[in-house]
Amino acid sequence: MAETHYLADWQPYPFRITETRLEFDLAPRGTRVRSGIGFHRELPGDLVLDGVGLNSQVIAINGLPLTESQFRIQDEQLIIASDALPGDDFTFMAEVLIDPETNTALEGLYLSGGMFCTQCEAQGFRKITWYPDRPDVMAPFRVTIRSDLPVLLSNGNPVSQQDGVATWHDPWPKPAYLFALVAGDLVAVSDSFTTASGRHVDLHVRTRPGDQEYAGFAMESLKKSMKWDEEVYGREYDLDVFNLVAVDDFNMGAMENKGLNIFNSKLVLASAETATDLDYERIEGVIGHEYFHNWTGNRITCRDWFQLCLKEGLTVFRDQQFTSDMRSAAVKRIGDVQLLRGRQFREDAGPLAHPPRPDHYQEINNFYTATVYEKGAEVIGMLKRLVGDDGYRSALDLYFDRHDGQACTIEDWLAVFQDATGRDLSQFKHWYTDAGTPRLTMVEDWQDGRLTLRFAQHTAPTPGQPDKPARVIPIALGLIGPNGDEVLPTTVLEMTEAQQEFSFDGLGARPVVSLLRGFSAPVTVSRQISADQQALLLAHDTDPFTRWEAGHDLALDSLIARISGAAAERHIEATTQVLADALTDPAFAALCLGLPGEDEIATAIAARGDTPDPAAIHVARETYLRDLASRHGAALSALYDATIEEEPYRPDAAGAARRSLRLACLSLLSRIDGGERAFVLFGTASSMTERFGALGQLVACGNDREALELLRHEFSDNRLVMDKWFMVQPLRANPETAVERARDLAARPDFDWKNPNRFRALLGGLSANHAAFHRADGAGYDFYADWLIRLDPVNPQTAARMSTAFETWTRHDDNLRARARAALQRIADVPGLSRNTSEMVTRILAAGA
Ligand code: B3K
Ligand code: ZN
Repeated sequence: MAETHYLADWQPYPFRITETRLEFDLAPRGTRVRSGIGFHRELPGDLVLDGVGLNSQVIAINGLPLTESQFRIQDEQLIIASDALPGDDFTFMAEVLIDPETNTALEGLYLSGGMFCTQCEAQGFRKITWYPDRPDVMAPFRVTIRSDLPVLLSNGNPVSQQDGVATWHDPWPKPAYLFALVAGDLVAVSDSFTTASGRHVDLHVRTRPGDQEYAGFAMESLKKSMKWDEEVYGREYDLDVFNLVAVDDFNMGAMENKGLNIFNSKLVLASAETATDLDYERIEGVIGHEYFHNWTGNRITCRDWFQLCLKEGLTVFRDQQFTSDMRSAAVKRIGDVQLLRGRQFREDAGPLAHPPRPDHYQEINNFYTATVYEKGAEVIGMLKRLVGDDGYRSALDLYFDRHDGQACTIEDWLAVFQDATGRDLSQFKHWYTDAGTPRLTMVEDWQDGRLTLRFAQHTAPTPGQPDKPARVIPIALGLIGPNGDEVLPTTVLEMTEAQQEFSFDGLGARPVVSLLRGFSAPVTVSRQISADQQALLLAHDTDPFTRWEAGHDLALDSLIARISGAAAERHIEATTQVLADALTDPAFAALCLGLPGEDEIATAIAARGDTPDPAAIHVARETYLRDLASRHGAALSALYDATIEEEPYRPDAAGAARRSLRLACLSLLSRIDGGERAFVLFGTASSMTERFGALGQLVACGNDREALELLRHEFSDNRLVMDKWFMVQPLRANPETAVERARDLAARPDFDWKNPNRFRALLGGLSANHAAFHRADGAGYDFYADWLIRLDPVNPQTAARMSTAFETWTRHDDNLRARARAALQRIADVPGLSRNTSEMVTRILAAGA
């Protein structure tokens, strides 16, 4: 059983590091790492350093090698007793050999397509050399790299580079998790940026030769991010150079290493022919995210890994603001809420529920979750709403001022808001420490022009947290009169009690409550609302989120009614108006036409206390889509024709909005035209957005052979397009054949399963095909489990993350539960299963105990 780490056990490190010097002699099978770390004692204690899988050649203090009796190595730590140290100031030195070529876990120093690169967050640095690998130990770094590869990079500013030796110096003290090294045969797109205070910064987006033609958009995104952070947060860049490198083998999206961001190539490389609008938007957003970490994460970092949401929640919040400013704020908000509900609410409702700031973990890499990231961002959105825009800005100014150069906690963060605004946040803190999604119930009472709203909040128990005190819930609402006029503009109610009521007087006629405008709190809502009232909000609400939500709920209710055999036509009717107005706001209309997905329907059914049947949900949803399409065929067809691309592709918001509407129409039309339009579009479209949209429909119609063959022929050497090719088939195929299809794909020689993008494409595509993954004969579970078992010894981080596909297993019927349990148990029983996967599978299985 792996060790559990507790927040309550945190102790300060007894030493400060004055400087970290590293020298690398790069070689695929034997890279030599020499380190010299200057320590200064601040508290009593032994010297404890972390190290994993290191072949130690020399361990020395002040140049004198230590004998075996002067140190001990236990549990992946090197310990030198206090009395064996020569005083309060000394230099620890080590020489170790490491093996990048066999490092398939992609943590520490590894090789990707002949390029050396690193990933150190959270605890990868200990696979490079002995070090206090914890975020509260910060130091300036000086790094020398020897290699005959042409480009040798590390953090900070370049000091020298000649004859295969490069030296870098990073003056900003940083924890080891922000260390990075890249060496390879790289080319660059280069530009520069001058900061508000006049610093000239050289910018380079570096790729493998041949890929540079896809890197221009990334460079533009970087410059926009730099400017935006100056304008909105007053934060400037602080080095002479900024390098961003694209690598093909990467466990996550990207990494904010100081001055040397490393990216999964799918979040850098884009062209009209190879990337979709969504890819472009994600590239811009993630480049912003990593860049914004320079202040929220790097200059101010986390004291320990329990505080991860201090940097991640805040940086997600900042990247959301950035995207809202660059594109449509309404569309961004709706998309973020969909993501939050689809991933975070699901997490909060299941066995993996944890607070944004967890208080224990076995493997920290398992906590890079939707709760830490997305809910962490929602919590900041609520804070901002409660203290107002000016309060938020002064709190952030104080945060940067007070904590620059420090490793901080959630307590430090809340103290800044309390000090800047005078607001007591002790109750608010529950949002950070308590898991679970509160359920907000609203009951209305209408009498003589007075509307009384009675709210109650309840949060169900989550693992380890049976009792949940009431939280502060900012409830933004407005009132819409029966004729569609807004009779009360957005007002924020602050709910602090378990039950609380609010009244509105002097109303002429009974209005409809537009509740939780802008999704002002991450809660689920329970209220009585009629289909007519939902339709009124869909037609007239002034808040785009609640307007979309009204249509969405109407659709969800109709779909669920259909599953239980009832007729529900109100949503189909209400769609008439959506289609009539579609061209005035195409992105909004596209969102309204995209019905709730099968997983969301299943979640809603489970939340109502029933047992979802994945196969029945699939059939009911498909039938509903067909009915919707038949009823509106003419209008859909007219819109589809009206949104034809007339100009060359540009990845801007307006074009993306138009294309999203066109593809939403196509998705419905394909249900009734047998894929005819999709077939034509696939053959004629000039952008990947349209081609890929068409391809998805062709796969769903079972008319995909030719298109898939064409695409493969054209792009067999483009990894990113081939990932899409691998993903779309298991994702969109008929649930009855999707598992077999995934099996055939997995047998192909180009299923390079050790590459995380390729693995995620195929297996993630299958698990997102809800009815296929949860197939009654268990074939989906078995296939998926087989592959997790195969991946685990090679790449435990990715295997563990992907085990979350099983997190909803207990909500199904006995048959599916038994099959899921058997698959999970089979994984759990693998001898030598990684700590990562073992922790996840144990937690998931515990739900069924
Ligand atoms: N901070 C990194 C994530 C590191 C993941 C380690 N397992 C990317 C980001 O959130 O910006
Ligand atoms: Zn981040």
